[in-house]
Amino acid sequence: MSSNYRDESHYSTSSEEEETSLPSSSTEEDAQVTQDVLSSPFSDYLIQSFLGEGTFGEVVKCVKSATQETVAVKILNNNNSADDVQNEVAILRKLQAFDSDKFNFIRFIDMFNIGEHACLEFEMLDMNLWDFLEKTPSHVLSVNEIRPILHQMATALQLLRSLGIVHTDLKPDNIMLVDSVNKPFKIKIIDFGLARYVSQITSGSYMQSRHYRYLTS
Ligand code: PIT
Repeated sequence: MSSNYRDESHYSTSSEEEETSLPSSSTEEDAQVTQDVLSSPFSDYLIQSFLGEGTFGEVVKCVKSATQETVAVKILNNNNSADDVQNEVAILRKLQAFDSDKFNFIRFIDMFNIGEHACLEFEMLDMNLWDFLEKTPSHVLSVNEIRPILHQMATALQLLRSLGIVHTDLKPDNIMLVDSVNKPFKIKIIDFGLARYVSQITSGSYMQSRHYRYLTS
């Protein structure tokens, strides 16, 4: 997986630098075993696999050398304006003051920069609700499964409301199961990339992803 990730990536990681200096005959094979690393001033992050991508950039699963913890790192691409990154980080930092397990949102750990890419480090979660439904033979959830999910979402939204934050992009892809095997239907809300303070929202702002807007209008 990490070699796929490297093939498509435009980020300068340590192993990419090594690769360029390898003799060409052995480059292919060596590239398979060389591990990609994101280096922050405080730790190396050894990339294990690719988790997902969007217009924002991509998310990779890493082992953080400093703690041996497995974390998810969202690497933002250059399409994000500095304002958007600052806005997301400001909201994530605000949420850091609250218990993410109690209020059901992803735990933001830290941020660092790799060149011009902002990297946001989060706790590792299992899979999003969309992928979970795809994996479920019936492709549906029962009311007994939906109820605890909605209860947890209501708790998260109540906190966001009390802080004057609107997520604006709630959809099955942004609701993650924490551990589908050991903690069935324990969920957390992710992706505050489009979240806004109520005070930032002006009349006419788009408040929902286009896909869901067309479905419901
Ligand atoms: C994954 C797996 C995982 C975490 C994430 C994605 C996190 C995504 C995310 C993105 C954001 C944000 C918070 C969390 O504000 O363990 O596939 O923009």
